[in-house]
Amino acid sequence: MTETAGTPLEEIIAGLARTEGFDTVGITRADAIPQAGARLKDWVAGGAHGDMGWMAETLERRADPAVLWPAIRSVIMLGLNYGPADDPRAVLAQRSAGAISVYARAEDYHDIIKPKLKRVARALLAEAQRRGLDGDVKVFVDTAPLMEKPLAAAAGLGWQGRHTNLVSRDFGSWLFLGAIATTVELKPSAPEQDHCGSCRACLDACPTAAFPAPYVIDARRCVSYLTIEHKGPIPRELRPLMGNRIYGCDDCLAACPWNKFAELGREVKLAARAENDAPPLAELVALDDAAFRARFPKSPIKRVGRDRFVRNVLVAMGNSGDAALLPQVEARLGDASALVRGAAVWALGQLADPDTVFRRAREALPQEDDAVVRAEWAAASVEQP
Ligand code: B12
Ligand code: SF4
Ligand code: SF4
Repeated sequence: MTETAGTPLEEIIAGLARTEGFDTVGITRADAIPQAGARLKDWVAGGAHGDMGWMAETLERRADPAVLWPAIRSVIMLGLNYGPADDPRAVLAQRSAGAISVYARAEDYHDIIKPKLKRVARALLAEAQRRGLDGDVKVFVDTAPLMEKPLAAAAGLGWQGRHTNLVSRDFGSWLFLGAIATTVELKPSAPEQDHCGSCRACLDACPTAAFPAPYVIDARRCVSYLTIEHKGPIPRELRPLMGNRIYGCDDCLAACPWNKFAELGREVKLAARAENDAPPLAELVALDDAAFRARFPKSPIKRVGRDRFVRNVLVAMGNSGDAALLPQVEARLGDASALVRGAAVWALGQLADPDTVFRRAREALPQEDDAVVRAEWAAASVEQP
Protein backbone atom coordinates (compact mmCIF):
# COMPACT_ATOMS: atom_id res chain seq x y z
CA MET A 1 0.00 0.00 0.00
CA THR A 2 1.23 3.53 -0.68
CA GLU A 3 0.74 6.31 1.84
CA THR A 4 -1.71 7.94 -0.60
CA ALA A 5 -3.95 4.90 -0.96
CA GLY A 6 -6.66 6.22 1.37
CA THR A 7 -6.72 9.70 -0.11
CA PRO A 8 -9.36 10.37 -2.79
CA LEU A 9 -7.83 10.59 -6.27
CA GLU A 10 -9.33 14.08 -6.68
CA GLU A 11 -7.29 15.32 -3.70
CA ILE A 12 -4.15 13.72 -5.06
CA ILE A 13 -4.74 15.56 -8.35
CA ALA A 14 -5.16 18.89 -6.54
CA GLY A 15 -1.87 18.27 -4.71
CA LEU A 16 -0.04 17.36 -7.92
CA ALA A 17 -1.37 20.50 -9.60
CA ARG A 18 -0.20 22.70 -6.73
CA THR A 19 3.24 21.08 -6.79
CA GLU A 20 3.54 21.97 -10.48
CA GLY A 21 2.66 25.60 -9.70
CA PHE A 22 -0.93 25.68 -10.93
CA ASP A 23 -2.98 28.19 -8.96
CA THR A 24 -6.37 26.56 -9.31
CA VAL A 25 -7.77 23.18 -10.34
CA GLY A 26 -11.17 21.54 -10.68
CA ILE A 27 -12.82 18.55 -12.30
CA THR A 28 -15.83 18.24 -14.58
CA ARG A 29 -17.54 15.51 -16.50
CA ALA A 30 -16.75 15.59 -20.21
CA ASP A 31 -20.48 15.79 -21.03
CA ALA A 32 -21.15 18.70 -18.65
CA ILE A 33 -21.44 21.52 -21.23
CA PRO A 34 -23.93 20.57 -23.98
CA GLN A 35 -25.22 24.18 -24.24
CA ALA A 36 -21.70 25.45 -25.03
CA GLY A 37 -21.40 23.20 -28.09
CA ALA A 38 -24.76 24.39 -29.40
CA ARG A 39 -23.76 28.05 -28.90
CA LEU A 40 -20.43 27.46 -30.60
CA LYS A 41 -22.23 26.11 -33.66
CA ASP A 42 -24.46 29.21 -33.82
CA TRP A 43 -21.40 31.43 -33.42
CA VAL A 44 -19.53 29.81 -36.28
CA ALA A 45 -22.68 29.72 -38.44
CA GLY A 46 -22.93 33.51 -37.98
CA GLY A 47 -19.33 33.94 -39.20
CA ALA A 48 -18.05 35.49 -35.94
CA HIS A 49 -14.85 33.39 -36.18
CA GLY A 50 -13.73 35.40 -39.24
CA ASP A 51 -10.91 33.67 -41.09
CA MET A 52 -10.07 31.28 -38.23
CA GLY A 53 -11.00 28.44 -40.58
CA TRP A 54 -9.76 25.91 -38.03
CA MET A 55 -12.73 26.78 -35.80
CA ALA A 56 -15.15 25.65 -38.53
CA GLU A 57 -13.03 22.66 -39.58
CA THR A 58 -12.94 21.25 -36.05
CA LEU A 59 -16.51 22.23 -35.17
CA GLU A 60 -17.97 18.79 -34.41
CA ARG A 61 -15.03 17.76 -32.21
CA ARG A 62 -14.87 21.13 -30.46
CA ALA A 63 -18.59 21.16 -29.74
CA ASP A 64 -18.49 17.78 -28.00
CA PRO A 65 -15.43 16.28 -26.25
CA ALA A 66 -16.86 12.80 -26.86
CA VAL A 67 -16.45 13.31 -30.61
CA LEU A 68 -12.86 14.42 -30.04
CA TRP A 69 -12.17 11.35 -27.88
CA PRO A 70 -14.99 8.83 -27.46
CA ALA A 71 -13.47 7.20 -24.34
CA ILE A 72 -13.24 10.52 -22.47
CA ARG A 73 -15.04 10.62 -19.10
CA SER A 74 -13.57 13.43 -16.98
CA VAL A 75 -11.71 16.65 -17.65
CA ILE A 76 -9.37 18.19 -15.10
CA MET A 77 -9.15 21.94 -15.71
CA LEU A 78 -6.13 23.83 -14.40
CA GLY A 79 -5.46 27.56 -14.20
CA LEU A 80 -2.15 29.40 -14.07
CA ASN A 81 -2.26 32.97 -12.77
CA TYR A 82 -0.45 35.50 -14.95
CA GLY A 83 -1.59 38.60 -13.08
CA PRO A 84 0.50 41.62 -14.18
CA ALA A 85 2.45 43.85 -11.78
CA ASP A 86 0.78 47.05 -13.07
CA ASP A 87 -2.26 48.10 -15.05
CA PRO A 88 -1.38 47.00 -18.60
CA ARG A 89 -3.44 49.87 -20.07
CA ALA A 90 -0.85 52.48 -19.01
CA VAL A 91 1.10 51.97 -22.25
CA LEU A 92 -1.93 52.96 -24.35
CA ALA A 93 -1.11 56.61 -23.62
CA GLN A 94 2.43 56.26 -25.04
CA ARG A 95 1.40 56.55 -28.66
CA SER A 96 4.87 56.20 -30.21
CA ALA A 97 5.40 52.91 -28.36
CA GLY A 98 3.66 49.59 -28.96
CA ALA A 99 1.17 48.01 -26.56
CA ILE A 100 1.79 44.27 -26.29
CA SER A 101 -0.83 42.34 -24.33
CA VAL A 102 0.24 40.94 -20.99
CA TYR A 103 0.22 37.33 -22.08
CA ALA A 104 2.67 38.04 -24.90
CA ARG A 105 5.17 40.11 -22.91
CA ALA A 106 6.81 36.96 -21.56
CA GLU A 107 7.51 33.42 -22.74
CA ASP A 108 4.86 31.48 -24.66
CA TYR A 109 2.45 30.06 -22.08
CA HIS A 110 1.84 26.96 -24.20
CA ASP A 111 5.49 25.96 -23.74
CA ILE A 112 5.33 26.59 -19.99
CA ILE A 113 2.02 24.87 -19.25
CA LYS A 114 2.32 21.78 -21.43
CA PRO A 115 5.23 20.14 -19.57
CA LYS A 116 3.50 20.88 -16.26
CA LEU A 117 0.30 19.23 -17.51
CA LYS A 118 2.24 16.21 -18.73
CA ARG A 119 3.89 15.72 -15.34
CA VAL A 120 0.55 15.95 -13.51
CA ALA A 121 -1.04 13.58 -16.04
CA ARG A 122 1.77 11.00 -15.74
CA ALA A 123 1.61 11.05 -11.95
CA LEU A 124 -2.18 10.75 -12.04
CA LEU A 125 -2.00 7.76 -14.35
CA ALA A 126 0.58 6.07 -12.12
CA GLU A 127 -1.59 6.64 -9.05
CA ALA A 128 -4.72 5.39 -10.84
CA GLN A 129 -2.87 2.25 -11.89
CA ARG A 130 -1.69 1.66 -8.31
CA ARG A 131 -5.38 1.66 -7.41
CA GLY A 132 -6.17 -0.89 -10.09
CA LEU A 133 -7.95 1.67 -12.28
CA ASP A 134 -7.44 1.25 -15.98
CA GLY A 135 -7.18 4.58 -17.73
CA ASP A 136 -5.64 6.89 -20.27
CA VAL A 137 -4.92 10.64 -20.32
CA LYS A 138 -4.38 13.42 -22.87
CA VAL A 139 -3.21 16.95 -22.14
CA PHE A 140 -4.38 20.13 -23.87
CA VAL A 141 -3.43 23.78 -23.67
CA ASP A 142 -5.21 25.39 -26.54
CA THR A 143 -3.66 22.62 -28.66
CA ALA A 144 -6.78 20.62 -29.48
CA PRO A 145 -10.37 21.50 -30.25
CA LEU A 146 -11.70 21.65 -26.71
CA MET A 147 -13.86 24.42 -25.23
CA GLU A 148 -11.61 25.30 -22.34
CA LYS A 149 -13.61 28.21 -20.88
CA PRO A 150 -17.00 26.51 -20.40
CA LEU A 151 -15.21 23.38 -19.17
CA ALA A 152 -13.27 25.47 -16.64
CA ALA A 153 -16.51 27.12 -15.48
CA ALA A 154 -18.13 23.70 -15.08
CA ALA A 155 -15.07 22.58 -13.10
CA GLY A 156 -15.56 25.50 -10.69
CA LEU A 157 -12.48 27.59 -11.65
CA GLY A 158 -14.61 30.66 -12.33
CA TRP A 159 -17.40 31.80 -14.62
CA GLN A 160 -17.51 33.09 -18.18
CA GLY A 161 -17.84 36.82 -17.75
CA ARG A 162 -19.58 39.17 -20.12
CA HIS A 163 -16.24 39.52 -21.96
CA THR A 164 -16.55 35.73 -22.54
CA ASN A 165 -13.32 34.88 -20.75
CA LEU A 166 -13.16 32.99 -17.51
CA VAL A 167 -13.22 35.21 -14.42
CA SER A 168 -12.06 33.90 -11.08
CA ARG A 169 -12.96 35.27 -7.66
CA ASP A 170 -9.30 34.89 -6.68
CA PHE A 171 -7.42 35.79 -9.87
CA GLY A 172 -9.80 38.04 -11.81
CA SER A 173 -9.35 37.77 -15.59
CA TRP A 174 -5.73 36.64 -15.47
CA LEU A 175 -5.77 32.86 -15.75
CA PHE A 176 -4.34 30.70 -18.50
CA LEU A 177 -6.23 27.46 -18.86
CA GLY A 178 -4.96 23.95 -19.42
CA ALA A 179 -6.81 20.63 -19.50
CA ILE A 180 -6.12 17.00 -18.73
CA ALA A 181 -8.72 14.72 -20.24
CA THR A 182 -8.99 11.20 -18.92
CA THR A 183 -10.96 8.01 -19.33
CA VAL A 184 -11.02 7.67 -15.53
CA GLU A 185 -14.32 8.57 -13.83
CA LEU A 186 -13.53 11.30 -11.30
CA LYS A 187 -15.82 13.07 -8.87
CA PRO A 188 -16.76 16.45 -10.40
CA SER A 189 -16.19 19.70 -8.49
CA ALA A 190 -19.05 22.16 -7.92
CA PRO A 191 -19.46 24.53 -10.89
CA GLU A 192 -19.00 28.28 -10.29
CA GLN A 193 -21.92 30.71 -10.64
CA ASP A 194 -21.96 33.95 -12.64
CA HIS A 195 -20.88 36.89 -10.46
CA CYS A 196 -21.07 39.65 -13.09
CA GLY A 197 -24.20 41.09 -11.53
CA SER A 198 -25.21 44.33 -13.25
CA CYS A 199 -21.64 45.19 -14.25
CA ARG A 200 -20.81 45.81 -17.90
CA ALA A 201 -17.39 47.46 -17.54
CA CYS A 202 -15.70 45.08 -19.99
CA LEU A 203 -18.30 45.67 -22.70
CA ASP A 204 -17.91 49.43 -22.44
CA ALA A 205 -14.10 49.21 -22.40
CA CYS A 206 -13.75 47.54 -25.79
CA PRO A 207 -12.11 49.95 -28.27
CA THR A 208 -13.64 48.28 -31.33
CA ALA A 209 -17.13 47.42 -30.02
CA ALA A 210 -16.46 43.70 -30.45
CA PHE A 211 -19.35 42.54 -28.26
CA PRO A 212 -22.63 42.43 -30.19
CA ALA A 213 -24.27 41.25 -26.95
CA PRO A 214 -23.09 40.43 -23.42
CA TYR A 215 -21.30 37.04 -23.32
CA VAL A 216 -20.83 37.03 -27.11
CA ILE A 217 -17.76 38.22 -28.98
CA ASP A 218 -17.49 38.99 -32.67
CA ALA A 219 -13.89 37.95 -33.20
CA ARG A 220 -13.75 39.86 -36.49
CA ARG A 221 -13.77 43.14 -34.55
CA CYS A 222 -11.50 42.05 -31.68
CA VAL A 223 -8.01 43.59 -31.69
CA SER A 224 -6.61 40.29 -30.48
CA TYR A 225 -7.98 38.56 -33.59
CA LEU A 226 -7.00 41.40 -35.91
CA THR A 227 -3.39 41.57 -34.70
CA ILE A 228 -2.78 37.83 -34.20
CA GLU A 229 -5.12 35.65 -36.23
CA HIS A 230 -6.11 37.80 -39.19
CA LYS A 231 -3.73 37.30 -42.08
CA GLY A 232 -4.72 39.99 -44.56
CA PRO A 233 -4.91 43.78 -44.34
CA ILE A 234 -6.77 45.00 -41.26
CA PRO A 235 -10.17 46.46 -42.28
CA ARG A 236 -9.75 50.19 -42.83
CA GLU A 237 -12.62 51.24 -40.57
CA LEU A 238 -11.12 49.37 -37.59
CA ARG A 239 -7.55 50.67 -37.92
CA PRO A 240 -8.13 54.06 -36.22
CA LEU A 241 -9.81 52.30 -33.28
CA MET A 242 -6.81 50.10 -32.52
CA GLY A 243 -4.56 52.85 -31.15
CA ASN A 244 -1.07 51.49 -30.45
CA ARG A 245 -2.15 47.88 -29.72
CA ILE A 246 0.26 45.81 -31.78
CA TYR A 247 -0.22 42.31 -30.37
CA GLY A 248 -3.37 41.21 -28.57
CA CYS A 249 -5.45 43.38 -26.28
CA ASP A 250 -6.24 43.42 -22.57
CA ASP A 251 -8.81 46.19 -22.29
CA CYS A 252 -11.85 44.06 -21.46
CA LEU A 253 -9.83 41.86 -19.11
CA ALA A 254 -8.23 44.81 -17.32
CA ALA A 255 -11.58 46.58 -16.85
CA CYS A 256 -12.98 43.79 -14.68
CA PRO A 257 -13.57 44.79 -11.04
CA TRP A 258 -12.79 41.22 -9.93
CA ASN A 259 -9.12 41.96 -10.72
CA LYS A 260 -8.90 43.77 -7.40
CA PHE A 261 -8.50 40.36 -5.79
CA ALA A 262 -5.86 39.31 -8.33
CA GLU A 263 -2.29 38.67 -7.28
CA LEU A 264 0.94 38.95 -9.20
CA GLY A 265 1.59 35.71 -11.12
CA ARG A 266 4.15 33.47 -9.41
CA GLU A 267 5.55 31.74 -12.51
CA VAL A 268 8.85 33.49 -13.25
CA LYS A 269 8.80 32.52 -16.92
CA LEU A 270 5.56 34.47 -17.25
CA ALA A 271 7.04 37.65 -15.79
CA ALA A 272 6.97 40.44 -18.41
CA ARG A 273 10.25 41.13 -20.18
CA ALA A 274 11.09 44.80 -19.67
CA GLU A 275 11.84 45.28 -23.38
CA ASN A 276 8.22 44.34 -24.18
CA ASP A 277 6.59 46.86 -21.82
CA ALA A 278 6.57 49.85 -24.21
CA PRO A 279 8.85 49.10 -27.19
CA PRO A 280 9.41 52.09 -29.53
CA LEU A 281 7.45 51.62 -32.78
CA ALA A 282 10.38 53.08 -34.72
CA GLU A 283 12.55 50.12 -33.70
CA LEU A 284 9.95 47.42 -34.28
CA VAL A 285 9.01 48.57 -37.78
CA ALA A 286 12.60 48.16 -38.95
CA LEU A 287 12.85 44.46 -38.03
CA ASP A 288 13.61 42.08 -40.88
CA ASP A 289 12.83 38.38 -40.62
CA ALA A 290 15.99 37.37 -38.75
CA ALA A 291 15.92 40.40 -36.43
CA PHE A 292 12.24 39.74 -35.67
CA ARG A 293 12.95 36.17 -34.59
CA ALA A 294 15.94 37.28 -32.51
CA ARG A 295 13.93 40.12 -30.90
CA PHE A 296 11.21 37.78 -29.60
CA PRO A 297 12.89 34.57 -28.40
CA LYS A 298 10.47 31.97 -26.93
CA SER A 299 7.68 34.51 -27.38
CA PRO A 300 4.19 33.79 -28.73
CA ILE A 301 4.70 36.84 -30.96
CA LYS A 302 6.97 34.81 -33.23
CA ARG A 303 3.98 32.79 -34.36
CA VAL A 304 2.49 35.62 -36.44
CA GLY A 305 5.66 36.09 -38.46
CA ARG A 306 7.47 39.30 -39.29
CA ASP A 307 5.15 40.62 -42.01
CA ARG A 308 1.95 40.46 -39.98
CA PHE A 309 3.73 41.94 -36.97
CA VAL A 310 5.17 44.86 -38.96
CA ARG A 311 1.67 45.40 -40.45
CA ASN A 312 0.39 45.86 -36.87
CA VAL A 313 3.24 48.22 -36.01
CA LEU A 314 2.48 50.36 -39.06
CA VAL A 315 -1.18 50.66 -38.09
CA ALA A 316 -0.05 51.85 -34.65
CA MET A 317 2.32 54.33 -36.31
CA GLY A 318 -0.57 55.66 -38.37
CA ASN A 319 -2.49 56.17 -35.14
CA SER A 320 0.44 57.75 -33.27
CA GLY A 321 0.00 61.33 -34.49
CA ASP A 322 3.82 61.42 -34.37
CA ALA A 323 5.15 62.87 -37.63
CA ALA A 324 8.70 62.15 -36.44
CA LEU A 325 7.98 58.52 -37.35
CA LEU A 326 7.52 59.37 -41.05
CA PRO A 327 11.04 58.36 -42.21
CA GLN A 328 10.58 54.86 -40.74
CA VAL A 329 7.11 54.59 -42.32
CA GLU A 330 8.42 55.73 -45.70
CA ALA A 331 11.23 53.18 -45.50
CA ARG A 332 8.57 50.42 -45.62
CA LEU A 333 6.77 51.72 -48.73
CA GLY A 334 9.09 49.56 -50.86
CA ASP A 335 8.96 46.50 -48.58
CA ALA A 336 9.03 43.08 -50.26
CA SER A 337 5.76 42.15 -48.51
CA ALA A 338 2.56 43.59 -50.03
CA LEU A 339 0.91 43.33 -46.60
CA VAL A 340 3.60 45.62 -45.15
CA ARG A 341 3.58 48.01 -48.13
CA GLY A 342 -0.20 48.41 -47.86
CA ALA A 343 -0.04 49.19 -44.14
CA ALA A 344 2.83 51.63 -44.74
CA VAL A 345 0.72 53.49 -47.31
CA TRP A 346 -2.08 53.82 -44.76
CA ALA A 347 0.29 55.06 -42.06
CA LEU A 348 1.77 57.56 -44.51
CA GLY A 349 -1.72 58.82 -45.31
CA GLN A 350 -2.37 59.38 -41.60
CA LEU A 351 0.90 61.16 -40.82
CA ALA A 352 2.03 63.01 -43.94
CA ASP A 353 0.70 66.12 -45.66
CA PRO A 354 -1.27 65.65 -48.93
CA ASP A 355 1.62 66.78 -51.14
CA THR A 356 3.94 64.17 -49.72
CA VAL A 357 1.30 61.45 -50.18
CA PHE A 358 0.74 62.45 -53.83
CA ARG A 359 4.48 62.60 -54.53
CA ARG A 360 5.09 59.21 -52.95
CA ALA A 361 2.10 57.72 -54.81
CA ARG A 362 3.42 58.97 -58.17
CA GLU A 363 6.81 57.39 -57.41
CA ALA A 364 5.42 54.07 -56.20
CA LEU A 365 2.47 53.32 -58.48
CA PRO A 366 4.38 52.61 -61.74
CA GLN A 367 6.16 49.72 -59.98
CA GLU A 368 3.22 48.55 -57.86
CA ASP A 369 1.54 45.42 -59.24
CA ASP A 370 -0.43 44.40 -56.16
CA ALA A 371 -4.10 45.41 -56.52
CA VAL A 372 -4.63 45.74 -52.77
CA VAL A 373 -1.65 48.07 -52.34
CA ARG A 374 -2.78 50.12 -55.32
CA ALA A 375 -6.17 50.48 -53.65
CA GLU A 376 -4.41 51.66 -50.45
CA TRP A 377 -2.65 54.37 -52.49
CA ALA A 378 -5.92 55.46 -54.02
CA ALA A 379 -7.60 55.64 -50.61
CA ALA A 380 -4.63 57.43 -48.98
CA SER A 381 -4.74 60.09 -51.68
CA VAL A 382 -8.36 60.98 -50.96
CA GLU A 383 -8.71 60.12 -47.27
CA GLN A 384 -6.47 62.54 -45.43
CA PRO A 385 -7.34 62.64 -41.72
C1 B12 B 1 -10.68 31.28 -30.61
C2 B12 B 1 -10.00 31.91 -29.41
C3 B12 B 1 -9.85 33.29 -29.41
C4 B12 B 1 -10.52 34.20 -30.45
C5 B12 B 1 -12.03 34.32 -30.07
C6 B12 B 1 -12.23 34.74 -28.60
C7 B12 B 1 -13.37 34.08 -27.89
N1 B12 B 1 -13.88 34.76 -26.89
O1 B12 B 1 -13.76 32.96 -28.20
C8 B12 B 1 -9.69 35.50 -30.29
C9 B12 B 1 -8.55 35.47 -31.29
C10 B12 B 1 -10.47 36.80 -30.50
C11 B12 B 1 -9.15 35.34 -28.89
C12 B12 B 1 -8.76 36.40 -28.11
C13 B12 B 1 -8.29 36.29 -26.81
N2 B12 B 1 -7.96 35.15 -26.17
CO1 B12 B 1 -8.35 33.38 -26.89
N3 B12 B 1 -8.85 31.61 -27.35
C14 B12 B 1 -9.54 31.12 -28.33
C15 B12 B 1 -9.70 29.60 -28.16
C16 B12 B 1 -8.67 28.90 -29.06
C17 B12 B 1 -11.09 29.04 -28.46
C18 B12 B 1 -12.24 29.82 -27.77
C19 B12 B 1 -13.58 29.42 -28.34
O2 B12 B 1 -13.94 28.26 -28.34
N4 B12 B 1 -14.32 30.41 -28.83
C20 B12 B 1 -15.62 30.20 -29.43
C21 B12 B 1 -16.67 30.89 -28.61
C22 B12 B 1 -18.08 30.67 -29.22
O3 B12 B 1 -16.66 30.26 -27.36
P1 B12 B 1 -16.93 31.04 -26.01
O4 B12 B 1 -16.25 32.35 -25.96
O5 B12 B 1 -16.68 30.08 -24.92
O6 B12 B 1 -18.49 31.32 -26.24
C23 B12 B 1 -19.38 31.23 -25.21
C24 B12 B 1 -20.19 32.45 -24.96
O7 B12 B 1 -20.43 33.11 -26.18
C25 B12 B 1 -21.38 31.82 -24.33
N5 B12 B 1 -22.64 32.44 -24.63
C26 B12 B 1 -23.21 32.68 -25.80
N6 B12 B 1 -24.39 33.27 -25.63
C27 B12 B 1 -24.59 33.37 -24.31
C28 B12 B 1 -25.61 33.89 -23.57
C29 B12 B 1 -25.54 33.82 -22.19
C30 B12 B 1 -26.64 34.38 -21.42
C31 B12 B 1 -24.40 33.26 -21.56
C32 B12 B 1 -24.28 33.19 -20.09
C33 B12 B 1 -23.35 32.76 -22.32
C34 B12 B 1 -23.46 32.83 -23.68
O8 B12 B 1 -21.51 30.47 -24.78
C35 B12 B 1 -20.42 30.18 -25.59
C36 B12 B 1 -19.99 28.78 -25.30
O9 B12 B 1 -19.57 28.64 -23.97
C37 B12 B 1 -9.37 29.44 -26.63
C38 B12 B 1 -8.68 28.13 -26.23
C39 B12 B 1 -9.67 26.99 -26.19
N7 B12 B 1 -9.30 25.89 -26.81
O10 B12 B 1 -10.72 27.11 -25.61
C40 B12 B 1 -8.47 30.66 -26.33
C41 B12 B 1 -8.66 31.35 -24.99
C42 B12 B 1 -10.12 31.56 -24.80
N8 B12 B 1 -8.05 32.66 -25.20
C43 B12 B 1 -7.49 33.15 -24.15
C44 B12 B 1 -6.95 34.46 -24.05
C45 B12 B 1 -6.04 34.74 -22.87
C46 B12 B 1 -7.28 35.43 -25.02
C47 B12 B 1 -7.00 36.93 -24.95
C48 B12 B 1 -7.14 37.52 -23.57
C49 B12 B 1 -5.58 37.19 -25.50
C50 B12 B 1 -5.19 38.65 -25.58
N9 B12 B 1 -4.76 39.26 -24.49
O11 B12 B 1 -5.25 39.24 -26.62
C51 B12 B 1 -8.07 37.49 -25.93
C52 B12 B 1 -9.39 37.83 -25.20
C53 B12 B 1 -10.47 38.33 -26.09
C54 B12 B 1 -11.87 38.00 -25.53
N10 B12 B 1 -12.55 38.98 -24.96
O12 B12 B 1 -12.30 36.85 -25.59
C55 B12 B 1 -7.57 32.19 -22.97
C56 B12 B 1 -8.62 32.69 -21.99
C57 B12 B 1 -8.34 32.32 -20.56
C58 B12 B 1 -9.51 32.70 -19.69
N11 B12 B 1 -9.24 33.13 -18.48
O13 B12 B 1 -10.65 32.60 -20.09
C59 B12 B 1 -7.94 30.82 -23.71
C60 B12 B 1 -8.83 29.88 -22.92
C61 B12 B 1 -6.59 30.13 -24.02
C62 B12 B 1 -5.99 29.46 -22.78
N12 B12 B 1 -5.74 28.17 -22.86
O14 B12 B 1 -5.72 30.06 -21.77
N13 B12 B 1 -9.14 34.04 -28.50
S1 SF4 C 1 -9.56 41.91 -26.28
FE1 SF4 C 1 -9.79 44.12 -26.69
S2 SF4 C 1 -10.71 44.28 -28.72
FE2 SF4 C 1 -10.97 42.15 -28.02
S3 SF4 C 1 -12.97 42.13 -27.06
FE3 SF4 C 1 -11.52 42.58 -25.41
S4 SF4 C 1 -11.42 44.82 -25.33
FE4 SF4 C 1 -12.39 44.27 -27.28
S1 SF4 D 1 -16.06 43.48 -16.17
FE1 SF4 D 1 -18.02 43.14 -15.13
S2 SF4 D 1 -19.32 42.21 -16.70
FE2 SF4 D 1 -17.22 42.05 -17.43
S3 SF4 D 1 -16.54 40.04 -16.76
FE3 SF4 D 1 -15.94 41.49 -15.15
S4 SF4 D 1 -17.66 41.46 -13.68
FE4 SF4 D 1 -18.40 40.53 -15.59
